[in-house]
Amino acid sequence: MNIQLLFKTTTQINNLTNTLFVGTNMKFNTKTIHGGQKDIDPAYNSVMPPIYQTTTYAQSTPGGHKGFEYSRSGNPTRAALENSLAAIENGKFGLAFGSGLAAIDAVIKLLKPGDEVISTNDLYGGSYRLFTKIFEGLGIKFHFIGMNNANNIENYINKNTKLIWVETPTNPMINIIDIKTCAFISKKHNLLLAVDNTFATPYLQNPLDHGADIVMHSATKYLGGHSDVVMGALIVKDDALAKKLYFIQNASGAICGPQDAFLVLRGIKTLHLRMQRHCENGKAVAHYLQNNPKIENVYWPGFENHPNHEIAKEQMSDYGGMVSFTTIGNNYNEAIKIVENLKVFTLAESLGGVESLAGHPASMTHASIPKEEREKTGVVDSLIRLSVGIEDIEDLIEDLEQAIN
Ligand code: P1T
Repeated sequence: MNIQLLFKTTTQINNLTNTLFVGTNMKFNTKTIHGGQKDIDPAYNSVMPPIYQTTTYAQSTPGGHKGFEYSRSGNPTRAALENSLAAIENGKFGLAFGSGLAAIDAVIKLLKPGDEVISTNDLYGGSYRLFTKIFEGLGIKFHFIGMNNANNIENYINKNTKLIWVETPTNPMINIIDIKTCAFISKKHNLLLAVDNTFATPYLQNPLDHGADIVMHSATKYLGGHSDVVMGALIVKDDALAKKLYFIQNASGAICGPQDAFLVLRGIKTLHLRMQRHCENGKAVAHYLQNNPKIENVYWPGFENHPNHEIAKEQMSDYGGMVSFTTIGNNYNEAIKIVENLKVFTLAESLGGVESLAGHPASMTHASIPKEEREKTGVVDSLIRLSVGIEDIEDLIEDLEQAIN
């Protein structure tokens, strides 16, 4: 192996050893602020890590440096964020990427042509596009299946299967997948289990604690929390797996910049406060919609009649801020009118910021999934997805009321 890459891994592990004492025994709210952090600014004791806006680091002799040599391989601001990510997900190693899709791309690059992946059939349209339009062309086969009963996964396992890809809650149908059952199956068949934890965040669930091997985030969403950064993250516990992913991160180079690392690190410090309010407002919005006679279905895992409510209750500490719904009659134009009429909710792609957003998955986030495929999972023409923000709930309900009625 290339010496620089070996060194890179050693550096990461050394950094980690220095920081692991900060975070291991903390409770979650303390971890969001201090987890994985140490005094990284010996120069001035700044409380927040400086933004090390540098590509390279002076060496006294070849290899004579202070742990960082080139910012694709490692950057102190990014390392501070990566250690925070590891701490809040109860992992050992965090890796930050230029986007959520770049993080997923790194996971699939663990595979080789002929390998097979079993993925949930209800997932972010961009993940589906990456799998089918990029990696299927490179010889990796994907099975998109319903995972409401996670035991269904076993029906698709063969000698080529290497990875199970799970999103829970799913985007946009807010289905819940039983991570423990997935982990049981993946271990039984010696597979990797990766969980996209974007919708739940580590505030609500820690997939590694349930037996997952890899946690993935679109940090663009709740981790950043302010709709001002595009970023992705991976968190793992296993040293050998971390080494492979660090190799891919460095070799493929889809890293994030230090400014963005700083912003997400700052966002994480209020994750617990924001999530608490997202959950409260999400619950109120879900109940309002459920009682509105113009609404047909409301998808929110806190309802007792949600198909996997019991699993949500067990693996999540609350139900999150994402709510999807359909109108009676499943009329495309009516759904478009509703999202156009909203005033406090902004009609936009993305989710997880402090502000409330509304989206029309069939024509926006999930347009890359063929109509027959998306309708099988419930992404029908009248489906509207809400990312319920942290504004005053009365204003959000009033806005929905005027737009729907
Ligand atoms: O946009 P990016 O940071 O590359 O993350 C991709 C991604 C991955 N996983 C999930 C569950 C996601 O929701 C996303 C991005 N989603 C949107 C942009 C959206 O509006 O749904």
